[in-house]
Amino acid sequence: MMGSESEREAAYRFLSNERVEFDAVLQPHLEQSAGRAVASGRVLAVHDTSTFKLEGSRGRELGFINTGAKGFYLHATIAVENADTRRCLGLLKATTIFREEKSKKEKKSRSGAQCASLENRESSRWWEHVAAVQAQLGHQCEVIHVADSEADNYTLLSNMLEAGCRFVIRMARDRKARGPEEDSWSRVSTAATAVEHIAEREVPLSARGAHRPPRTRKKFPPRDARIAKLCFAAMPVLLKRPAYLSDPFQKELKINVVHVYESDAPDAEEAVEWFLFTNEPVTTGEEALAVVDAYRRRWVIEEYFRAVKTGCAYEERQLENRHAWMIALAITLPLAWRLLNLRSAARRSPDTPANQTLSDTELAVLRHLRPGRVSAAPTVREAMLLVAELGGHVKNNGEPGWLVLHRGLSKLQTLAEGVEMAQALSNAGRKATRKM
Ligand SMILES: [Mn+2]
Repeated sequence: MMGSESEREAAYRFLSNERVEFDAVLQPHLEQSAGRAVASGRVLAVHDTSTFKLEGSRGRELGFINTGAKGFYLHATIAVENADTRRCLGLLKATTIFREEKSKKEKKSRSGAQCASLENRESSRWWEHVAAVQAQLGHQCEVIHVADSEADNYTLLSNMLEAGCRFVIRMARDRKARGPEEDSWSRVSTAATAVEHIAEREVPLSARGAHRPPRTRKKFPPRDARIAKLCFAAMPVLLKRPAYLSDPFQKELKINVVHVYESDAPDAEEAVEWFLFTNEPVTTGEEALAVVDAYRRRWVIEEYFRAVKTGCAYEERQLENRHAWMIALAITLPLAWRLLNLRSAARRSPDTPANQTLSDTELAVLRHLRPGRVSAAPTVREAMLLVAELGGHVKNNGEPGWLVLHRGLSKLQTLAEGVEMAQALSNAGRKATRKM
């Protein structure tokens, strides 16, 4: 990528320089993301953890992921516009987690205390991110925290309710619960199925292939594409405190549940069913659908991780020590955000002006490189296709993939930096001449 041997050497030196810090490299992007969130006014703080497998690395001190391979975990929070645009506004917080030991086989039976400490440890990263984002943005814009079932954790739910954080989180396992009018405990699913649905919607489901790792396949079995008729029911429930937790955690949490289910799934297919925990109001069909929409927009973080891994090929790097991997990550994360935006804006809202995604200099460079091909007010789709072309995309090969976009955007960015540098140099030169 670096073009010459000396530049490559300089890049490695930069990545290994102990005086360069992960947080310091990332900070400007985090600040700008927060600024964009405030300007947008209504955002989702989407939290998730992703695994980075670093097979190419000979380095030590990297930690292990659950398969025993070398790697680490990234817990990330991004801001996503809470609207149909689903625009990703950037990264708000990133924490890397290194497991120093290969995980031993999980014991099937844990004592209550072990469960509690495990629950605490696993939940702390979620809560740290929620609390930090809430403190930073909570007073300046509307924030709803969104996470998948990994975050279904009594401690976290309890903390968020107490702190008044708004949230939508998918239920992991059917928790002990009861309706507010009932005396005896049953399960969330039992309480939920007793309620009539208040909204319906037809939703296209995409096909899912069988080529997935066994664990994922068990959770998400392969399916054909179909139009699913989904029903939405909602109700308040009381969640029972798990046996392994004690005071100061409340004995029960009052929380709203939105139950999404497919009313007439084909026999051969597994019916769609979700339970979402939220403290958003859910008395009307519209409110229940708003909660579901917030959850569906969570998908943007999966696309973001894909931009880091497939788009920027982060895992393919050949780095030796943990520090270098971290600095490379701090550089990659903002780049991945730009890549994701270019790609998804071009797909979702192709007619938005290109200058929302590319800088004026970058557009000027494109204009120079492709004379007559850039219109007076280029759309993001137009610009994306030209960037892909710079990356070597062949028109007849369908929609550009991550790789050509990454190549094109890197090239464009470097050229634009060169133009800006040349301008700065010629300005400085002119000043110097005047002095003489
Ligand atoms: Mn997840």
